[in-house]
Amino acid sequence: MSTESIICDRIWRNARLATMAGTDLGLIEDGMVAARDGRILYAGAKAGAPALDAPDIIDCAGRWITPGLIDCHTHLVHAGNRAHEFELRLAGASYEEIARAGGGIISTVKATRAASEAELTASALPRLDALIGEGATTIEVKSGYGLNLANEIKMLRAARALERARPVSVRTTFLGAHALPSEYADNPDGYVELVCNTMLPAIAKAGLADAVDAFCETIGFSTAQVDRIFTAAKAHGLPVKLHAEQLSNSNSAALAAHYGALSADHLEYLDEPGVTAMAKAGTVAVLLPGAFYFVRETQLPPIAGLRRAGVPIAIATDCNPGSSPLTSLLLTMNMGATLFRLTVDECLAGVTREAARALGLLGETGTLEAGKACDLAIWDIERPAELVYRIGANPLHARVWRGQ
Ligand code: DI6
Ligand code: FE
Repeated sequence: MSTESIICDRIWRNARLATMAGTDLGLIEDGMVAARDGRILYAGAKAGAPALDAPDIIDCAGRWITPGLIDCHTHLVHAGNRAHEFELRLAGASYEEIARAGGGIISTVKATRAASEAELTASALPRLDALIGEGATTIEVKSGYGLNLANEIKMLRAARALERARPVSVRTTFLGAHALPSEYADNPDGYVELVCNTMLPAIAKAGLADAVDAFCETIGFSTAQVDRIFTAAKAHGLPVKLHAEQLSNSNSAALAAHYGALSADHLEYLDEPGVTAMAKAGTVAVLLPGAFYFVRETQLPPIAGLRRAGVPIAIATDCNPGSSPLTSLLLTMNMGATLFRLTVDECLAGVTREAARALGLLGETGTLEAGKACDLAIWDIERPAELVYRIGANPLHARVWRGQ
């Protein structure tokens, strides 16, 4: 080791980089990444690099390095599954018939309430491992199948435990207003009050949530109810995000933007004023092609309008047992391109830079830039488009989380 060199922990050399810094892929031929103390010390062209040395130098043999992938919208923690419901639907049963027969979201609530925290963590691990196996280094996990204080806390604690079980960053979101529990069937405002005045304060105090979300929909919660929840979230210093305009338009994306929401998600029925409001607020549009595919939706989100207005676009799995049993960000990218006609650049940015933005983590991860966490995915591919183009292939060569 030369004494003039900056000594770091590890160097990946002879790599091609898609740094995702700026507004495009940030392509660099003959690039290198250097890590020290889990952070990126240098990412860029070998030619422009300072003198660097490390006890561990890895030759990438021309492989591609991208930022570690980020899944910015999941319901990864839940008990049971709804495969039987899927069979019934294939046999012609309607959503209402299934719900009346005890199926639907409430069946997942029942199973989740019956499971212990350790069981919830254990059952989420195979789903987490599938995401990690494709290069994910940061994952958002929502509550929302507990629907009372003890069970929502149990879900959030199970989500936080995932971070201790695997080398991955987990962000938790309190989604108490996901569905109306049967105990409150006749008193929806009473449930919203419970969310605002009991659940949210306790969860904020325990430091169990990084953000607050709600399902704003005719079959979910009204904009007036979401307004109350967001006011409470802000009072506790928590950023908000929203399941908005998924099945109908209710001006809920504009409401989210009004609260400076990190993201508004789904957005199939988003209208032009909603797009404008999101653009002004810098709220990220999180599109969920897996849910669009699985429920066989035909209404496309207004991609052209989002692009024109300059709204940042992220994509995510929405991994959940009812509308998107999906645990692949590579397939999510393929669906984003095939179903929504997103470009390769948009798909890749959607699971890196823009997904980080949707979690309020852009200063920390999502691009290959000095100072950020050294979260990398190293791929056996010839060009970045291969990550979007293939269906069911996994060209991940190695994954690095916090420099390891
Ligand atoms: N929108 C969805 O698509 C899921 N939740 C939501 O707010 C459905 C969740 C489920 O059916 O279990
Ligand atoms: Fe969701």
